[in-house]
Amino acid sequence: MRTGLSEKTQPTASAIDDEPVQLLTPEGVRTESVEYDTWVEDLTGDDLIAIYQDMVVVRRFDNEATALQRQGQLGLWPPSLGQEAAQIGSARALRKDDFVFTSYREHGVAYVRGVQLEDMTRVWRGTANSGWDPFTVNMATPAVIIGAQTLHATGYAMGVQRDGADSVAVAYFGDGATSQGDVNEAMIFAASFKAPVIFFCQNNQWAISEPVGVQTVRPIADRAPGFGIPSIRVDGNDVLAVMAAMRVALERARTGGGATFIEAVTYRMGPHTTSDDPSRYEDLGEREEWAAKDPIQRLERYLDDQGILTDDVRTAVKAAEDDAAKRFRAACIALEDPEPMTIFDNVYAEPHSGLERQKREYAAYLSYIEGGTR
Ligand SMILES: Cc1ncc(C[n+]2csc(CCOP(=O)(O)OP(=O)(O)O)c2C)c(N)n1
Ligand SMILES: [Mg+2]
Repeated sequence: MRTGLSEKTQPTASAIDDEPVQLLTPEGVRTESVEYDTWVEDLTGDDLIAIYQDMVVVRRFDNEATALQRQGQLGLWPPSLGQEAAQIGSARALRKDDFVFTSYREHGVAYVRGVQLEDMTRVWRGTANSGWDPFTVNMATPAVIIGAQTLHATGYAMGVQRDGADSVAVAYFGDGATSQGDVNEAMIFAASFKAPVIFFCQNNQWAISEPVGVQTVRPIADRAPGFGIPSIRVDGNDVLAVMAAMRVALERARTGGGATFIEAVTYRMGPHTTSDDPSRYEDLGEREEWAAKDPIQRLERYLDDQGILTDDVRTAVKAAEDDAAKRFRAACIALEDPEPMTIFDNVYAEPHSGLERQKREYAAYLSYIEGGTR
């Protein structure tokens, strides 16, 4: 019994509209939005097919990667299953000269940026410390330290600003990351310096086994305005809405309006990584509810309804996904084990006594196991 508390009604906190922006319902019906329709009105049937194909291809090679891990060919894989619309819709809105900083699950973003499938596999197979040259695709390699990349993106954006360019930095991170100090510090800098950066949060409802409810009691998008950053809460399984939101944010950043925070509300339809067993903590009913909001299925329904998804298109998309899966598998299996001692290369630019000691110890260990005797 709570006694001694005032009976007066507490004022509710002022908040953004909780209802995410949506342009396509889960049934694939196009809804009207006075604010956002104009941001995607230029998309042609061919554009929509290309977006659809990207989503299908990414889902396919992502599933292939999970299979490769189960077969012992990859050490680990963090699936992006279910998050294709959030990733493809946002990445396809970018220009080549924008720069992207992601965490580890953004295979769809990497694909759209032009990262080669082979380069996506090497870190997860454990054959290299890093997958690709960030400057060929304007995308940094994945950051596993939760939230750290939001600082990198903000710093990069402040550099762009000083160069007088109109390119934009984008930080991708998860719902769990929003509880990290780094993300909050990044937002303070971004707001104070009006940096051309976009904070793109994929709220997939989970941070490993922690549900989003323990990260925040308000919608995540509601936090950013407290830092002075406008935010948009968007249906992350609606590729059109995501693209529209991203275009709004890009335009603001390019024209001196500073940062935007986008919360893409989606769902992680697989385990956190292949090392995780979500059946220990996840409510299967909830997963089923989200399966009905699948991002690929809803676009497919819309395209079908529009008469765009012809048999020829279906055949071409199927061929593209089969090809991607085949190439992904072949590229992964073809990666050779590196010489063990190369693990020490590129750690420091200059000699380092601590590293030299570790190198000597590891060399001794290798000769011990190779010799088979002590
Ligand atoms: C600084 C830091 N703390 C903890 C971890 C361990 N960790 C790895 S993934 C993860 C959950 C992240 O959840 P979220 O930000 O929602 O991203 P998601 O995995 O759902 O894409 C945690 C806590 C880490 N990698 N880095
Ligand atoms: Mg998450």
